[in-house]
Amino acid sequence: MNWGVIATWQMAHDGVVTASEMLKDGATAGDAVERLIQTVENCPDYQSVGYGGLPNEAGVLEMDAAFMDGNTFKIGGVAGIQDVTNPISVARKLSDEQFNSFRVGAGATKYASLAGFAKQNMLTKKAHDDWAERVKEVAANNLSPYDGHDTVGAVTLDTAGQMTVGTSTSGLFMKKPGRVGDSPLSGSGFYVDSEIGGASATGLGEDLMKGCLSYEIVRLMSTGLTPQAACDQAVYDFADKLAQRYGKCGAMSLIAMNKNGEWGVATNVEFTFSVANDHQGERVYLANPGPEHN
Ligand code: SD4
Repeated sequence: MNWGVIATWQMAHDGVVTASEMLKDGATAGDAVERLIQTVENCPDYQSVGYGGLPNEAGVLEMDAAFMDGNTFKIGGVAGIQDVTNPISVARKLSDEQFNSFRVGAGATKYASLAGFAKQNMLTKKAHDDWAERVKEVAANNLSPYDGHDTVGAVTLDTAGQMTVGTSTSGLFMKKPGRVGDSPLSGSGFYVDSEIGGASATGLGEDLMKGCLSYEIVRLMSTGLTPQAACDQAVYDFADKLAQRYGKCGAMSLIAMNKNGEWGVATNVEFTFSVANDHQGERVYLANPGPEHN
């Protein structure tokens, strides 16, 4: 049976290698996606996910994450969670709940602690110092405080044909307290159906939410489109529509994999991603913006 994994950004490469080994050995898609995302969350060098992530405007690190099982459609999500090592694992645990499976802010943090997840200050000295520097720059130069930020999103396919998707992010650097992006939201930041495929997003959450692009890609794959054709159609059509009707369009990069392990990517900014499947091996690629969006 086929297996496969695709994830946003080069930072996911080590996690993709680990997930590939696990999938080859018969691990479930859920275990592989959780481990992949934990690998990114645990690395202090990535300033956009988990430990070492950059804080919000008030200097507080608020994290968003989600987990979805493509067989059962179980979804768990957290938004604005603080002081927990692996938001993806909290999201996965929440996916077992029929009710209250998407928790925000203090409720999410409290759930994690009651469920036995270790409490950890996730704000590193470096992230704090970068924040303090940015606050000064913004005030001195009257800049827009927001900065590009990279979310890890991953789709996995296991040898039993099950697919899952997971996301994790500290959101936009200098976001307002309580701001939530697309990453923990079903349909926007992620979606998966094991009978079709899965997709995940990174970019400007406020704009990604307007198009529910992860769901749209899965829907297009269900009509017979390849993952690449589905990504192209969903992302570039919506980017055009948004530019026409809203007047602008932020960064949007989407990845997808179908139930056969075939994959696709579309982006309107320069973007890297990591992918592996049983016939192509594992690689990191650079994707350039689609032709009309340079
Ligand atoms: C958000 N989509 O919070 C995330 C940030 C991101 O590349 O992925 N930036 O809006």
